[in-house]
Amino acid sequence: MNDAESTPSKLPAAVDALTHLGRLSVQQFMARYWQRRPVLIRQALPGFEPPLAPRALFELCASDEVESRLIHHNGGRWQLQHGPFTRRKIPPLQRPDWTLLVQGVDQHLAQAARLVARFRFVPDARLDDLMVSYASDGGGVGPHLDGYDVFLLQALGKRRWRIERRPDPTCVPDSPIRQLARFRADSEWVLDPGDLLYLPPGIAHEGVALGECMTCSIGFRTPSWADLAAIWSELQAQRNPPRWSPFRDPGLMVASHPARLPDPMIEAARRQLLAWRPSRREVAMALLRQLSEPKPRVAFERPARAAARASFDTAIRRDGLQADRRTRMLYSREVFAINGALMPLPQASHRAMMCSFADRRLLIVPPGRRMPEAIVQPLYEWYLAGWVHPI
Ligand SMILES: [Mn+2]
Repeated sequence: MNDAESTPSKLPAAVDALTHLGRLSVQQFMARYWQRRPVLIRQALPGFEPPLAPRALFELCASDEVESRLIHHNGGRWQLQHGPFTRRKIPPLQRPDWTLLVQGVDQHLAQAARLVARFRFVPDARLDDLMVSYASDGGGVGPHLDGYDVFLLQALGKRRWRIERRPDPTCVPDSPIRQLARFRADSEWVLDPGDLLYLPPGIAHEGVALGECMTCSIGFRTPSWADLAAIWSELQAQRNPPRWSPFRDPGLMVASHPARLPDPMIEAARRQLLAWRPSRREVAMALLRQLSEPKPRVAFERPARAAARASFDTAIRRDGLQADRRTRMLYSREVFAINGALMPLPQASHRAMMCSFADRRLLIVPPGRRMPEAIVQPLYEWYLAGWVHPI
């Protein structure tokens, strides 16, 4: 959005995931804390620098492609506004008790995408996005609960976090934001830039800015079973030829209660649903589609002057290809997924190439290696869609 970020909307190189959070190895972190208990890690990312300045955050939330919220409080009264916000809609920085929350910053700024990539010691299927919050002195969103894991990384200034491990989930009635009615903290810390607080789901927390403050929230997600069931049945419906035979009812009895749903129809439907027991591969495909779907506001930029297929081939053979920072790629044993599109990979050599592309987000063709048409053609289509870029 600013000058440095204008054209290349991509990661310049594969970013290495963190091996340690402070002195804790990521293996120790996952075994002891992930989904289990909160932990505060002082100076978790050595040499950490904020991925953007407050000014860049204010510029970002002026765009209607960016999801943002502004929250003020005044005594016990809380106010919520939704973005976009022009610079004039943002309160003076000296005024206390407000905060600006900007969602999906990693989709808009390469620097922010690089920060999230450092947390890829957690699988991409679980990573959600980077929310950045700016707050004036006293600003915050009040005590609340989230359904997801989060890393709260202090970026600028100080924030006091208070948490309650076994909260009463009752919410304040008629509040514009979800807040807990009876929050009684059992721990409290003041975080400095580079400090990190990890919270598993269900831990009540409240963060209050001590002076000007900016915090990065690296958020996670879990598959929604309801969405998964919908995607799975959609995949069933798309199968060609269909996997079921049409409903038939020879011997149907004369209806004495015409409005009554016939019992044999219920039985037939039940048998059909039970016969649909999903295979492992079908479940994997539904999950891949669900979890590789881009976030709702994501818009990819198609190349302004697209290269012809032949020069695209030469370019990727010479320099390789990288994923757009908004592109989501996942794979399972035999299926590759990119931004909700599924691509079966029956051949081991193709599979190895595409899996390495998804893991590194970078596709480098070894010299002398032939790129199979079954891969180049979809790569070219993804290039035209703005999902991948020649380096
Ligand atoms: Mn929260």
